Parts: sequence; structure tokens; C-alpha cells
Amino acid sequence: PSLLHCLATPPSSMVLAGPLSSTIPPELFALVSSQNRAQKLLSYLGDLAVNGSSIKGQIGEPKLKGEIIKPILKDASGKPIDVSSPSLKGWKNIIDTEGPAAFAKAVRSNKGTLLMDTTWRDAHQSLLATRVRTIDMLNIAHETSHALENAYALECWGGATFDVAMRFLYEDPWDRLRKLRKAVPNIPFQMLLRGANGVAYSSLPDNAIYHFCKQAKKYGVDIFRVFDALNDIDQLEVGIKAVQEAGGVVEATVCYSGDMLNPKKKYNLEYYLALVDKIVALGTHVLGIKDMAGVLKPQAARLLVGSIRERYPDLPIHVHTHDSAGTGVASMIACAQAGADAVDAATDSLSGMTSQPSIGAILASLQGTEQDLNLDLTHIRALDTYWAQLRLLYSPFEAGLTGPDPEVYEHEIPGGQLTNLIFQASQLGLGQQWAETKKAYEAANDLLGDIVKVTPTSKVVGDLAQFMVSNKLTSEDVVARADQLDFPGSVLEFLEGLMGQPFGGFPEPLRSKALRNRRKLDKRPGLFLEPLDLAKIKAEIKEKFGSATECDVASYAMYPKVYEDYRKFVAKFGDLSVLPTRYFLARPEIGEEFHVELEKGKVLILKLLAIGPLSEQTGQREVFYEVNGEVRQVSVDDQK
Ligand code: 3PY
Ligand code: ZN
Repeated sequence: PSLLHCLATPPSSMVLAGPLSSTIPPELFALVSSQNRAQKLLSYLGDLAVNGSSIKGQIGEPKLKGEIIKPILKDASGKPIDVSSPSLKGWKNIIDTEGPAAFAKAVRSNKGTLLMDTTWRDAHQSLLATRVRTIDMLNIAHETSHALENAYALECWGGATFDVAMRFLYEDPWDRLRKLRKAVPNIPFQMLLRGANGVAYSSLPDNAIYHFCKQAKKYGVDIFRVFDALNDIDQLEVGIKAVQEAGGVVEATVCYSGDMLNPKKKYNLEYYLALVDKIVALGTHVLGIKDMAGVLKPQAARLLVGSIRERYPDLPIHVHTHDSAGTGVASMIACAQAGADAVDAATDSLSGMTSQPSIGAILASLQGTEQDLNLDLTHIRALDTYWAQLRLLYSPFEAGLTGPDPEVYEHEIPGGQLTNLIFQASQLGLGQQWAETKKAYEAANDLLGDIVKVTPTSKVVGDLAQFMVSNKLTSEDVVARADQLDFPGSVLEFLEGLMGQPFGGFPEPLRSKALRNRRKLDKRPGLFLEPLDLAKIKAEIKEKFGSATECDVASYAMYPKVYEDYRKFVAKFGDLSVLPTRYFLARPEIGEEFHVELEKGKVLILKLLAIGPLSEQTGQREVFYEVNGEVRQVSVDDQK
């Protein structure tokens, strides 16, 4: 084919060195830009071939080497369903045509229980270090849109995915959102918003949160699960108001911590009901209950959901959990039976342990009851055959979990963090240190006043725990030497009040001793932050990188350095989100052919031909690729 042929041989005069003259015809411009993209891609592939993967956290190569086989969905008569286009049937239609309040009402009056599938966000955040890439969701998006027509939502955005997309996967999270939205127009999309922290790790100026939510709504998010890591209502309010103004469905959330059934524990039923009252007073369409560590036991779930249901008969309730202790299925069933309208679960192959409980297990447990999920089991199973293969593709990011951890009832480490900490300990070969870290986490939590632990406060407790283990400090040592110890930055930020106010106040005298001359905020931090000059940020991004959208501004506002590094990376290697994961993470075999669709209709057929010897003079190797039938070569610094 002519385009393919042209792409293979770029005359050196066509290399894009500066702004193109306006006299160049558009076809030629497109051609040069495609060649430029192909060359950048080759730079990445060449580097990967010589130096191996530079993706942080990757250990080894994907276990899956062959093609991914896509499932075929069949209708009731056994005929294959046409998935060349997405389904148009689903709950999103109510949001779009009648608005968030009507959606909430319809959810509440729905017969049976609704499911939110977390596979595209929390499941891989909790099991695979948040590394699942856009292309792998897009490849199953049409099938998902058909199979999960009746789902409450797909959780696909926010939380850690925003940061990780740019920082480790070199992807634009906004691009992910837009592409997924186009491919799944019928199922509501849900994101996780960390209240006044947006998707970052501490509070941002209010206008950054408002601006962020506006873009998120515009480009595809329907339902915003808004939480605050300390259940601080003032922090939560910022997120709630920002989503209200953006026009999204507000799912304001109570973070569940401790053990409500234990009278000695700090967070009891009274605490939760008082918090729900405050949330309801601020105005929420749906109430979220977020059990980030998986410590909501079935009896507690029944009591909590039952009590809220009794108090607020018309309020939709949506519950989230993790299966760390192995009780996730039982807890979600208890919630459904006690009056929850929606529960969270993940596709079977990405479920269990630190992830959500399995969709298949909940579906089977509720089938034929009043709480039936009304989903087609064969479709759910078919989708899961895809994710079973994907799990092998992402095997380099497995944390090596082997079974449930009922100790979670003591340490209360949230699912995603638990995987991370286990991974870190195993990397260092410190099996014993892991046991100590768990104990230290519990001690650190007590030292900080038994706080609610979820991003970012879970990081505070984790950092203090690791600090205690590595410096061999007991709780008594920390208290006694608090005025001399060089505490981790996150601990000081928390004590200063930059993450909001904990229930019951800050621990004293630890706070004063540790902070020394630092200030002590007793109101929400946003009140002390200057609004961001968003127009100026936009102009600066444009000046530096040549283009800037409102989404770029929002990314920059959350993570200035990560965003800039991401843009620099793309300027050098191009948009790698189109590269199949197997070739993003590892080099192909010599002679192995693969395809990359740069954009619709522009396909590169690539084959690694050879990796040349190391040149003593330059320290480089030549890598030879066949690109659409022509040999191309790149020189790569050998860094090994
Ligand atoms: C996040 O904030 O990313 C979480 O998943 C919290 O549970
Ligand atoms: Zn979670």
C-alpha cells in the first residue's frame, strides 16, 4: 500500500525540525507527521530492545506471549451479538435525558441490586499496581457495553489511575476517558474523587477542584464518588459542591474504618449516622459507603446499611469493599439484603484478596432472589475470559498475593496499599520486615490517634510505620523523642492539618512536639490557599509544549512535575498508548511481526530484525526494524 510504503522511507529533508511552512499541502503534512510518529515509536522500541523495560515496578516479562483471544457474546438463541458498535441501552440514558436526581430516583426504585464493575479502576489498582493501559480496556469496550448493559456503572477513572497513567504509563488520563466514553456510550462512568485533594495527595485550591470536575464531567464522567480520607465534612463539601456545579451525579461517601461491632473502637454506629446526616444535609444524589480495607464484616454491613435505610428510605446506597479478609462476597450480599441499591465487584479474574469480590460469586449468590443483579451470567463469564488473559499479560506487576489476610481486621491497611507494601517488602527480600511493617502500621495508626486510613492518610500511616521499622523505634520511642525525630514529610503534613481535621482531634503532645515551629491549621487547608491562575498555567504550558487544553491545565494543577515529564516523554517518543502492551513492556522475538494502529486506518507492521553489536566508540547499538516492508534503524545508547 502506498501510504505504508511512504512511511518506510523518510527523506531526511522531511524530518520535522521546526514549524512547517503553511505552503506544505495537508496530505504531505499528515505524511510527515506519521513518519515522525513512526520514528519516535522506533526510538522507544529500540531502547526497549537494548536496555529492557524502564516501566517502574515491572519485574520480568509478561507471561502471555500469544495473541489475546476475544470472547464472542451470544444472545439467548445462541446467535453471536454484533459488537461492531456499542450497545445504546443502559442507565446512562436516564442521566443524560432526565439528570442526576431522576437517575437517583430510578436507582432507588429499581427491583433487585445493581452492580458497579470496578475492573477498569480499583481492581487493577489493587492487584496490578494500577498498570492496566487504555488499549486493553478499549479492546474489550464494545463487548463490555453489551454485557453490562444493566450495570449501575463502570468505575474507570480517578483515584490513583490519574497519576499512574502519566507517571508510569506515559498516557494522558483525559485521552483514556474520551476514548472509553466513545466506546461505551450506554453505561454510566464513575470516578473516585478524593474530596478537596482532587486526585492528588493533599488539598488544592478550591478553584482547581471545580475546574477539574467540570472537565471530568464534560469528557465523560457521570458519577463522582467523593470521599475525604478523614471523613472531614468540610473537606468533603468542597468535592460535593464542585460536582454539583459540574452537573454530575454526586455520590458523597462515608469511609468505613475499624469495627463498628466492637464497643471499644472509636468509630461506632452513632459516628457513622451523624456523618450521614451531615452528608445528606449537603445534598447528595447517592450515598457511598467505602470500605477501603475490607473490614466491613457482614454483620456490621447489615447493621450499618439497615440503619441508614431506615433513617433515609429514599436515599440510594452504594457500597464498596475489598476482599482482603475473604469476606467481601458475604458482606456485599448482606448489604444488598439490608437495602443497598448497588454494590461493587470485579471481574472474576481480577477479583478477590486486595481487589473487590468476584462478580460471578455475587451474581450466583443473589440469582433468583429479590436482590438479583439482572445480569447475563454467560456474558459475564465471556468477558472474564478476556481478563484472565490480561492478568497474564500484566504478570510483571503481580504482588505475589497468595490468599486472604484476615489480619486486616487488626492492621486495617487499605487494599491498594496492602499490595504495594507486600510488593515492596518482597522486592527487598524482607519477609520478616513485612510482618514487622504490619505491626508497625497498627502502632503508627494508634500514635496518630486511630485515624481513618485511605489515600492520602493511609500513606501517612504507612510512611510512619516504615520509618519506625527502619529506625527500630517503638511507639514509646516515637512519643518520647518526637521533638528530635526527623519525621517523614507526609506525617508532618498530616499533623499540620494539610489533609483536614481528624475526628477526635490531633494526638497531643505528639503533634506539637513533631511540628516544632510549623503552623497548626484548625480549619480546612483550602481556606489558606491562593486560587490557581488557570489562564496563566495554560499560557505557560502552551509556551513550553506548543499546545494546551483545559484538560492539560487540570493535569498540571494536580501534578505539575509529573505532567511536564509526561509531555517531555511524549515529545521524544510519541503517544505510546497505541502500542500493544506486550510490546510496551518487552521486546518481541527476532522475526516476530506485530501491528500498531497509530490512528484509524494508519497501521504500522513492525518486525524486529536484529540488535547490533556494542560499538566501543559510541557506546551504542544499532537496532534494525522492518517497518511496513522497509528496513529502518535506530541508534540506541546501551545503558546496561
Ligand atoms: C484512591 O484514592 O485511589 C483509592 O482507591 C482509595 O481507596
Ligand atoms: Zn477501593
